[in-house]
Amino acid sequence: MTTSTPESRATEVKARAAALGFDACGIAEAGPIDPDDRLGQWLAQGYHADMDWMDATRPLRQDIRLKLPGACSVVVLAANYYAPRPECQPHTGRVSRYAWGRDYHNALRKPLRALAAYIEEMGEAEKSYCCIDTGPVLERAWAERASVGWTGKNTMLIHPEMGSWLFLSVIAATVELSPDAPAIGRCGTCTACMDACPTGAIVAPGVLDARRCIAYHTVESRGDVPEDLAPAFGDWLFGCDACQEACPWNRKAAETSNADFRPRQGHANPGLDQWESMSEEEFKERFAGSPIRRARYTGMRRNAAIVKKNNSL
Ligand code: B12
Ligand code: SF4
Ligand code: SF4
Repeated sequence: MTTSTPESRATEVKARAAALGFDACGIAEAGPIDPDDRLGQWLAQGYHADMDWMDATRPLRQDIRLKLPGACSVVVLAANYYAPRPECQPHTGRVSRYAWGRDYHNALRKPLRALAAYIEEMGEAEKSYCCIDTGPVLERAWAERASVGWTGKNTMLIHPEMGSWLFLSVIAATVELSPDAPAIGRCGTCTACMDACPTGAIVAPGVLDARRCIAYHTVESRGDVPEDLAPAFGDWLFGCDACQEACPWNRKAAETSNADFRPRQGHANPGLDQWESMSEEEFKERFAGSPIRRARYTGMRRNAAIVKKNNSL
């Protein structure tokens, strides 16, 4: 006869998550995650730009039980990727910190699956569903409900000790686990992130208009950058961290213990002069296994041309 309880299982899951290298783990009860339809309001305003997949998967994003029927628990994991920026050389652009090392989807897949298997083994015929970024799951909303941290005015999930330099991942499971209490917002009267955003993309506290966001234009978008926005990109070559660098909760961020997330040579501040002569094959080789591949060859050449113009090079 098993003596395990939802409380004891939750404790065991958290211990295993730590042993697998995750820096934080929280648990929530599965169910509708967006009762006020914030995602619907965001989509209705067109803030998702051309990321139509956000709209197409809306019902799934708002209720994870549609993805895993019978799910009763949602385990949220956070992995710290903070590393100090290597010294900048002249004629370089800046890459967002999350993309300096190995692609996090690949780096976290194995430990996430191992934790899911561990959870499934807690009962008979138990099932789970894992997601890192690409699944139809509102990861930050789950992280807030599972007490991993709160969603700041910059929309980032902020952990009270680690700050917001975190990758999130989620496991939904049919196993009953004792939930944590939802986190409480701690931004107070601060507006540093909104003031620091170079393009005014944070249109209200907790509301980001991707059509104005440098991260969207330099990573996700395949189109041209609107002429009125490009000068505000400054030297951001891939992604943007301005709204996180401004956040006081990131001042004491500790360095990641995961070697996968340390900066690869030349990936934090790539030179600007190399892009015109670089072939597509060279690009694929140099950035193999890096999140930078997401922007594709043509996207990086587009971004480099903007940064060069901004620096009058
Ligand atoms: C689409 C997307 C983007 C888009 C849109 C960003 C956005 N704010 O929505 C773009 C391309 C711009 C983007 C950029 C970045 N992203 Co992104 N992105 C996503 C993705 C795939 C979906 C996010 C989503 O659902 N957006 C829709 C809105 C409605 O959701 P939300 O902002 O999360 O809103 C919730 C909370 O803010 C909260 N909330 C509280 N108050 C309010 C008020 C209102 C009115 C609303 C609408 C919401 C709200 O409730 C909302 C949901 O219920 C997630 C992965 C995932 N599956 O969740 C990663 C994710 C959010 N991204 C991530 C990262 C790292 C980034 C970048 C830092 C990368 C970079 N530097 O270039 C930037 C940061 C920009 C920023 N300030 O958010 C991480 C964030 C980790 C963290 N600590 O929060 C995630 C979780 C990926 C991961 N698995 O780690 N991203
Ligand atoms: S990532 Fe950059 S452009 Fe996007 S909201 Fe943050 S500061 Fe603004
Ligand atoms: S900068 Fe200030 S308002 Fe913005 S997320 Fe951080 S604490 Fe919140």
